[in-house]
Amino acid sequence: MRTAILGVLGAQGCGKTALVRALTGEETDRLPEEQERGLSIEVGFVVLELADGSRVSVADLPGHEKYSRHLIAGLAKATVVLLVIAADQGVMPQSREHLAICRMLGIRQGCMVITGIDQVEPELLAMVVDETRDLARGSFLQEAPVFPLSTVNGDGVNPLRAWLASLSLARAEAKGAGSFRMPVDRLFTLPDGGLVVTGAVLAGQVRQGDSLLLYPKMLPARVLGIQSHHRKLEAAAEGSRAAVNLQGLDETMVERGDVLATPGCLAPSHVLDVDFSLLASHPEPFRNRTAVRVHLGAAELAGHIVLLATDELPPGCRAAAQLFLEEPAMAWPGDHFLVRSFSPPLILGGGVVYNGVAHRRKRQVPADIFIHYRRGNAEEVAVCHVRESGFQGLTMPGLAQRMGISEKRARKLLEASLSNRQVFLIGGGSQQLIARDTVEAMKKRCVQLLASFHDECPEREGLSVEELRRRVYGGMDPMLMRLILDELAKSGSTQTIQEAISLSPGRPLSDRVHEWLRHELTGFYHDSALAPPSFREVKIRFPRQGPEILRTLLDSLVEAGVLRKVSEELYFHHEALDALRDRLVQHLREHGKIDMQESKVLTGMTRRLLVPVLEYFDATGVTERQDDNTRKPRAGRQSSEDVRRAGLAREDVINHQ
Ligand SMILES: Nc1nc2c(ncn2[C@@H]2O[C@H](COP(=O)(O)OP(=O)(O)OP(=O)(O)O)[C@@H](O)[C@H]2O)c(=O)[nH]1
Ligand SMILES: [Mg+2]
Repeated sequence: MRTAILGVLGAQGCGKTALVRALTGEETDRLPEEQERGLSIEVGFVVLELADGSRVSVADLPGHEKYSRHLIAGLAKATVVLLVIAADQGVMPQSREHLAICRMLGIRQGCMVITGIDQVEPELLAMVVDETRDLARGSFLQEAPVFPLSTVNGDGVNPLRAWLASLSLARAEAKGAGSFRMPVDRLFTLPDGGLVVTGAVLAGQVRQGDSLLLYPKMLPARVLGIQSHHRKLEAAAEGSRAAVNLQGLDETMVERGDVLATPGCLAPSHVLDVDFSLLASHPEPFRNRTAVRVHLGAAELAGHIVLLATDELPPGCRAAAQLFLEEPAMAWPGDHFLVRSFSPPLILGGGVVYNGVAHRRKRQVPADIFIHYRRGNAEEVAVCHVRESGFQGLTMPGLAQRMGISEKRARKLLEASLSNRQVFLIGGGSQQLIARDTVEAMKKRCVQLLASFHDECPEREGLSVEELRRRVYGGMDPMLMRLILDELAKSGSTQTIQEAISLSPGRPLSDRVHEWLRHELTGFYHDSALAPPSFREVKIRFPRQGPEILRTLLDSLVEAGVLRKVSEELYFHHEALDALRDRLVQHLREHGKIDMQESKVLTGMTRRLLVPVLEYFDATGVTERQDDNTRKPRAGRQSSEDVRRAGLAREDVINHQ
């Protein structure tokens, strides 16, 4: 059975404790100091049994502003409130502040109670009732009833009781699914030495025997027993108050504000993404980076608020912001927080946590995720979280933590994005979620890295997968690198040659690589003299450059007179070919002609090379082929200068074909 929490709040001394006593018969001011001073210090929790048989946890909240921390902690998970106003005081500034606190904490149901009607004349009471209705105008209490009553003679108490019973507050079965979270608002040691912590169950449920973790101290504890208002329970679920008897901890290890939770569901963080609202009643705008006290769960933390898109927030307005806290907080999306100034300790505003594990954001840059946070678009928020995790990626449990949901739900939210490849789930054991945008950025980085690598080390074919992975991002999962390389290869950006990754041919060469390649080709042809490589072999020797670039370069070397082009497949270094030509010319001078066999002996070349070389000499005017396949010198074209020119002329023809 779910036990709803009912908060009773109002200005100091307005009669809250007396009202709770009248409703429940229980005394909540139990501390000697409270009884001595006649005011409440701690939150008094008692149970109210209603006519329908349901049990409601009543939180009698202290009115003194010095104890507003207790008031805020006591309102955690309250679903309904009684706003109490004393008939002889009327509406007080604190009444307004308390109403604003309820609004900030997301409370949506309640009524107003006017106490002490036995003390005032009917005319005054009528005025206070009007004043009370005015106060409620525009708030969640606008349509709520007002119950004038006396706790002294009991007049008017029953209608309030009947109204509470009509709300069926505790009827709904608790969901209790998902991780358990309970901020500790009180702790004590039992006579037998056992530790008991109490609080409102914010989410999930706690069962006897559960293994839990105390955050942020990360201390493990086991649940020995659970009680709610002196009743022993098997389990306590979201929305109820629980007293949990723990094994493994003692009073010195726990503080108010710590959170008892399912291991792994929280990640303490100093930075939170939030939606922050400034009270409309605040006299001046809220300035960026103002130091504040933040009430979150049962904790009160010092910190400051960074307004992300503005320098000042006018009263009554809300803004995307980040909370920077001096101590780590343990918050989930949807948790409400309140903000107080340091001195005077006034409530400034509050809001809702969007992400309890945020990273520092740049100001003035509108982050997409805030738009989706505000719209409550969980799928988009999930994708944004993955996107924001960048190269590092996010695990499914990490995403679940950020969103305050189960891993199963996180997986479901990403289903569509995973199937249309906007998000990838990579790796073996601890799988990482990586966004498409990140993969694209990594691909771009790979291309840039390869381009500069080729530039720096033109003699190397490329980088190994491992070298490239480390250069892009050392922590990158090798399987992500695989995916990136597959995509790059598919789009034709890169190629793999003998396990070296390089950029695909066809990109314009940088001056440096161009120079290097010219030098390499020249040396290659020079060294191979009369046994030059075929163009096919050159392509194999320089596989990264691609045929077009190699052809252009070879032809430019021909143009410069460094190489001679004998055929499409054959180029020679000019020194080797010119020397050969001179020897041939000499032979022809001496013998008048030369046949194939003699050419072979003279040149030492194979027939495969010799035939195109002789044809080249025919075409460049050195020789003339006879019908019997012998060659004679070509008349009048025998000076080496002439031949060179003729050679060039023929090469021009070839080049321009
Ligand atoms: N005559 C009369 N006195 C009342 C009534 N309700 C409360 N009182 C008196 O008002 C005084 C304050 O009452 P409390 O119940 O302690 O007030 P409180 O709101 O709990 O005070 P804090 O917890 O300190 O904020 C007490 O002396 C009560 O007896 C009422 O209906 N009639
Ligand atoms: Mg009181």
